[in-house]
Amino acid sequence: MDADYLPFHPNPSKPRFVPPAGAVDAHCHVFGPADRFPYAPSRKYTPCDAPKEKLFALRDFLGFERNVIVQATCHGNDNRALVDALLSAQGRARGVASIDRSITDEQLRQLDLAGVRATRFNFVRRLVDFTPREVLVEIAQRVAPLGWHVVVYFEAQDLPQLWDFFTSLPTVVVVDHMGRPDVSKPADGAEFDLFVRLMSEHPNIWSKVSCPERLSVSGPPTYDDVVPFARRLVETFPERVLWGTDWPHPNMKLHMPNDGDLVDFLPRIATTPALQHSLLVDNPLRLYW
Ligand code: 0GY
Repeated sequence: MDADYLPFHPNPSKPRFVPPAGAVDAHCHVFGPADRFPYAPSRKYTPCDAPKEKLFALRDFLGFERNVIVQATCHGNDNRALVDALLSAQGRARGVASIDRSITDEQLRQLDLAGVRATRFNFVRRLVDFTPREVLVEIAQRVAPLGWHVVVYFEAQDLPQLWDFFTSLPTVVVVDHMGRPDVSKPADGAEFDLFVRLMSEHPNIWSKVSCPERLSVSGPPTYDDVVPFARRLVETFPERVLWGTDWPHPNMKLHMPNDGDLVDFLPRIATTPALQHSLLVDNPLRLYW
């Protein structure tokens, strides 16, 4: 583990908000354990182990029924820890894998059988090296026939230059963490308007309204400054939003969130039972199950 890497919260509080039956934590990770599933040589950070047993215990404690487990960059394109967790979850988890162009059709089929339903393209420079666009297009074309989608992770200032690429993808495109807006700017200002326009003009684009702990300047436990951004997306696109804890919260340098606080953020961004049901149950089930 890196010297400045914060381990996940050892003892989250029980949330006051009770998720609806069937709720899905649609963005979380498993890391290692490294002696069984070593981290990638190309990784930009070394996390603390966050094995599947801990994830499943947290799922139950917080009141969720299912997980969507996202391959994180510290495991590179080696999806073994992800697949192992999916197979252990007995239908209660789906996966987002990282793959490269050398993957065979048989390997893709095995990932699909294990429960993978998407691949992830990461554009955050501190996390990955650059991959040429034509390679990503080729990968998207390979996964489209399986009914998979593409998850993209980028920062708001890069949206203008990524716009044409995202809007040319042949699948559903799910954006991680609202495209990482700068929440010191207004939620109805030019930067976030651009993201809302992306979703308005392209009905195949979805967003995760997750990670207040990464985006907030005002900070824990209530992350007030992120509320208007997430709420705007939930209310404008109630059928194309997803939410996840992001456990075990890699690369949080200043504070480690209490996962109970993150669940208590939910009724402030999805303010009616109908919006909560779409966000936590209907949307993830439609996309992943
Ligand atoms: C997240 C965010 C981060 C890391 C990764 O794949 C990753 O390593 O996504 C981050 O550092 O912002 O969603 O887990």
